[in-house]
Amino acid sequence: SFALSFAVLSGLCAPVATLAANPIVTDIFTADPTVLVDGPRLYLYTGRDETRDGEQGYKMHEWRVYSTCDMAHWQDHGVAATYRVFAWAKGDAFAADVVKHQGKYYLYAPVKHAGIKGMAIGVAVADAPTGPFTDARGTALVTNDMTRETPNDWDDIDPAVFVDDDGQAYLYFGNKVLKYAKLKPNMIELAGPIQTVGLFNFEEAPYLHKRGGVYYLSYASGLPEVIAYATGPSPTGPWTYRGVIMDKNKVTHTIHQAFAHFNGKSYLFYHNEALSNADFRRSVAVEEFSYGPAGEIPFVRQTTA
Ligand code: FUB
Repeated sequence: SFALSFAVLSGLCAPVATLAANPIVTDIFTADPTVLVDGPRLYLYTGRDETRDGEQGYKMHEWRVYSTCDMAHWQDHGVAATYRVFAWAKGDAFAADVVKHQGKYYLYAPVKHAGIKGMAIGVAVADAPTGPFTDARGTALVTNDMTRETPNDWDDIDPAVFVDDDGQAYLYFGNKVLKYAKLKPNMIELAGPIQTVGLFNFEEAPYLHKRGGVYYLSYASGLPEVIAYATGPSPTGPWTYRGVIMDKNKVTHTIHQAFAHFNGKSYLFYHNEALSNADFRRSVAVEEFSYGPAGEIPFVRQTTA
């Protein structure tokens, strides 16, 4: 029947009214969500916290990938990539971003560089959203010695890539200082100099999305971190600060957001300590929200069910 073939073609996915319970993943600890809507499915990429109970500091080696067609049932696709994809890296699979461009999937990821002091940003490419991802350059895209304004080992983390409607891609990243650069059409080379942006109380985790001609730049602000955002008329600003949209976590000092519009609804992904009550054992969660009449993002409360 038509209904059955439609159901088969759409992966037997009827939109449901309720979200799955938070946190989304309960068998491992996940952090630093980023999302990609690709056809009928939403792909969620996360880091993985492997710090043991009672230990301090990050132990992160890989990025995981999950997908859904209804925001209620999630499929676990396993490991999208590990830091070992980058032969020049020696660890620390921090917060990554994945974008689709001209049929290919690009994973931008901060990792500890084996030969240059500090964190660096690599880019890996795949033919499918679930990978396998392979190093697209063989070298880092951004390293500490290209960007150092402070003697900070982790000022080149948290890449976020935004491709505008005209096809121009922008890479945002940074800790304490937000930086950005244009990318070449090949997505794996910088197209110009690295610029810095003055942004109120910027800590890390920049994320760019566009809605109705407005550019939204959200980020982790302060420490412990809250989620704040600014808006602008272009991917490079000028940025107007719009306030805090999610409160700090109870235990973990980080929070890390991603936005999606999927099946007609708006979602904010983030992480907290709901499964562990520990700083470095985080879990990714999601909330549905509605934009205000002037396009503003409301304050969003975390839920556990
Ligand atoms: O997960 C490691 C780091 O902590 C990320 O890169 C930051 O955004 C913060 O979540």
